[in-house]
Amino acid sequence: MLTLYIANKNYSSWSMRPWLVLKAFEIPFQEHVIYFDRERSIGLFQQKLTAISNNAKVPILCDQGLKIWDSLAICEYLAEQYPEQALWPKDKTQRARARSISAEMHSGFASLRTLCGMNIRAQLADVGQRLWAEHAALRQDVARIEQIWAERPDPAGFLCGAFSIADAFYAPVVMRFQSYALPLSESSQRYMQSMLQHPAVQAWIEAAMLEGHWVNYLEAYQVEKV
Ligand SMILES: N[C@@H](CCC(=O)N[C@@H](CS)C(=O)NCC(=O)O)C(=O)O
Repeated sequence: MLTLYIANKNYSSWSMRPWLVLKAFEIPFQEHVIYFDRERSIGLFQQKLTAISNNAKVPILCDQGLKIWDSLAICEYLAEQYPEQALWPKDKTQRARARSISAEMHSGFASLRTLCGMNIRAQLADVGQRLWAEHAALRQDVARIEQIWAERPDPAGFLCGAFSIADAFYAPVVMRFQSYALPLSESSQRYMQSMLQHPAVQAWIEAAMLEGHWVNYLEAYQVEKV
């Protein structure tokens, strides 16, 4: 049985990607959540992760003693293990596009990542409005993402046809756009709706809502209500 180590569903954008792929394609796995510490200085999260893998980051996939870390490497491994399923699109053109946009997400969009950390439970429309006005680099990142989304083959569908690894890579962006209520085109909003209705995405969001762990250093914009 595959084991996927992840962190808090509310905050961990990298964990979300392979988890969605496993769920969406109904690949059996057990999840193991290692929760972020309330304060980074506590160091327990790092200690637990280091005992599993020296890279000390989630997600990590274990397959009978084999360890695969990094969300993209995990998704590639799963695509290889389940070739009968279209984790990457079967169509060559769409597959090339899916790989390109996933790699672009994996290595880019630093302003969006830094300024708008994933926080599924939070409603940060006011913060989003301020960040939007103040940061041209954020507006540029969002414009490029909107361009990618607008190029999907069917406006009513997913990024490269049916749901694939590419959509899993953009799912955390959907969460960020929602929390920070960033201004988006109708076409982008339609893609967000398709994603928010996907059962795997819904399952992740529901779990994030119930999770209840507050992590101070990932809450730049709100204070804990006690
Ligand atoms: N490129 C890596 C990034 C993984 C990553 O940065 N994960 C974060 C959690 S979302 C982490 O484990 N950070 C370690 C820490 O906060 O100490 C991947 O795609 O898996």
